[in-house]
Amino acid sequence: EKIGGLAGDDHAPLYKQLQRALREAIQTKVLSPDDALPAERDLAEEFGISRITVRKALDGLVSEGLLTRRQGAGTFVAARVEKSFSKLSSFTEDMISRGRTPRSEWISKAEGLVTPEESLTLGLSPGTQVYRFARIRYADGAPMAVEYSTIAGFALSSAEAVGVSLYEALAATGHRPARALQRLRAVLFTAEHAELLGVPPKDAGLLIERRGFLKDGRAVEVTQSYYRGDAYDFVAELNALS
Ligand code: 16G
Repeated sequence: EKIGGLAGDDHAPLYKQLQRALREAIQTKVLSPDDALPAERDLAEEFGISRITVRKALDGLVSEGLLTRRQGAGTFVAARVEKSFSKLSSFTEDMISRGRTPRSEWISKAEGLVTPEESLTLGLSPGTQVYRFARIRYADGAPMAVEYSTIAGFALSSAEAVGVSLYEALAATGHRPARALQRLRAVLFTAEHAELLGVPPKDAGLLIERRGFLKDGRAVEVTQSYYRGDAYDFVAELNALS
């Protein structure tokens, strides 16, 4: 199979059109994790565009984490999940954009009242109703993460409204976070987490805590995600201090 061509009637810049064709090829598994991309000059020739344009398109996908460059070997479809540390995406979106199929296994789904600790992190008044979710996240059947979320009660119609994607359920009521604060810490998996994730006990993991807010500043989410250390790379573009 081949990577789709560029649409002749499309007004998007050429590098964006090439990015779209490559994204589609990854999502539809025409290109799989670890596959090498054709050389830049071959892509340029195949799509009838300049090498500079090809390079610009690939640079963008590398910084998004979809592609990875290996010194002297070329550009490959990223095999580990390279996740942007500065993009407010959901697990489901992260997987679908990489051609993987997301699934959630529920450990628990509950409704309750905010704890003193949650009321501080979420800025909710005591007595507020919240939803708590614990789940294992899978990609193509492989466990990737364990996540514990507390969601402000006003943001969901019911606990049952959450299917595979929490952010989809939040978007449905207009409460998907618009901004988030994240912190990342290295952890050794407990025996329990190691078992849920199918890794050896004391394996290295990444604990990411995300606090998500609406445009108006109200907090909707606090989630602790335990990501497999052997499956994720976090990437971010940095700018020099000016
Ligand atoms: C990601 C988020 C998590 C969010 C979840 C929603 C990080 C570190 N964490 O895992 O905060 O709750 O996505 O995913 O990115 P979903 O919409 O697929 O349930």
